[in-house]
Amino acid sequence: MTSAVDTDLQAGFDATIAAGDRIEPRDWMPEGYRRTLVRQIAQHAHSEIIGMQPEGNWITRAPSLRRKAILLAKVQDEAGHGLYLYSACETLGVSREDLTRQLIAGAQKYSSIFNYPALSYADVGTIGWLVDGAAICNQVPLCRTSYGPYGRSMIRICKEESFHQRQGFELLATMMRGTDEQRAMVQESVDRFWKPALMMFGPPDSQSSNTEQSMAWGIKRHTNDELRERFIEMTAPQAAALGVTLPDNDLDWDEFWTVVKGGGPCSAQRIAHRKRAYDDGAWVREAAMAFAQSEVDGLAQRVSRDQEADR
Ligand code: BYC
Repeated sequence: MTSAVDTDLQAGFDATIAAGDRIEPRDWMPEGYRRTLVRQIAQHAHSEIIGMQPEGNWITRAPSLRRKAILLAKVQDEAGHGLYLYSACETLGVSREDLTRQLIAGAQKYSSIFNYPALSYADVGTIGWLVDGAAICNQVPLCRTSYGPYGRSMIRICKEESFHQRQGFELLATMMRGTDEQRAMVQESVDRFWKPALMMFGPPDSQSSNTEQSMAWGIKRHTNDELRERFIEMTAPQAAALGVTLPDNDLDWDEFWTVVKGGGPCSAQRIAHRKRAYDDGAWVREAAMAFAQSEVDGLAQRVSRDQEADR
């Protein structure tokens, strides 16, 4: 039975959403709203962290010191984005440790795009241009999402993503001014990444189980198909400026669902790598905890000494 207090809380929540205001961590929220946010923010955080792998793979083989410095900074930024998002998720009562364990166990998802390999240095440019480009298109409206900590983390992330997109475009533009072989590398890379990038926006609206409720709660501001269309329109003139041809937009949704369910070309490798990094980092977490505990113990001793002295 719903009590009068529950009804008041629900009415307060509904009024905040209807007014376009933010819900903050200490506000009451329906359990479904909290669960949906944890699901989406955790997936987003995991995507940033797993997304370090395809590009990180090229750091040791960057063609120049300048390109290496740019790539290192970008991959490091993605780690930072993951951490902002895990922190946003922690305000909903789930720890980063718990979320990481769920990712490794296959109980939570990450973006389908990172299950595809980066096969050439042109892919570093294409990922910046198309993958970060799609991410920006999806994430700019999320700056106005109804949950405060998520929206605020998105503002900072979007600023950095637009920098990433421009570096990808600049890399590809440089290659397009190079040799025929370099131009062919760019086109081949765009041919491989175009459809997976369009799939980042999620399934077509007719197959999207969460969109309607997420839009009613102000978590999502547009449907998957609306954002996908916006991205295609935004990218077409950029492709013309670069001198590359975009493939057609016929997407194979069976392939999408296979990838989402863990059957992508690099799915097993990505999770195995993340698990290895997590296991290898155990000693760092233990050392940090031991240090934090010794600080707390030291503080407690000082407080009790001061209290003794005051007596
Ligand atoms: N990949 O009802 P739907 C980055 C799942 S990283 C995998 O439409 P929703 C970057 C979906 O979770 C970019 N799974 O879902 C990093 C749901 O399954 P569950 C990451 C997908 O949540 C490094 C089911 O399919 N960005 O920027 O309403 C280098 C039905 O879908 C995908 C974000 O995460 C997918 N593509 O809408 C470079 C943005 N699509 O959970 C760049 C935040 C759908 O019910 N997330 N699924 O079992 C969102 O905006 C939304 O979650 C989505 C999906 C639009 C992705």
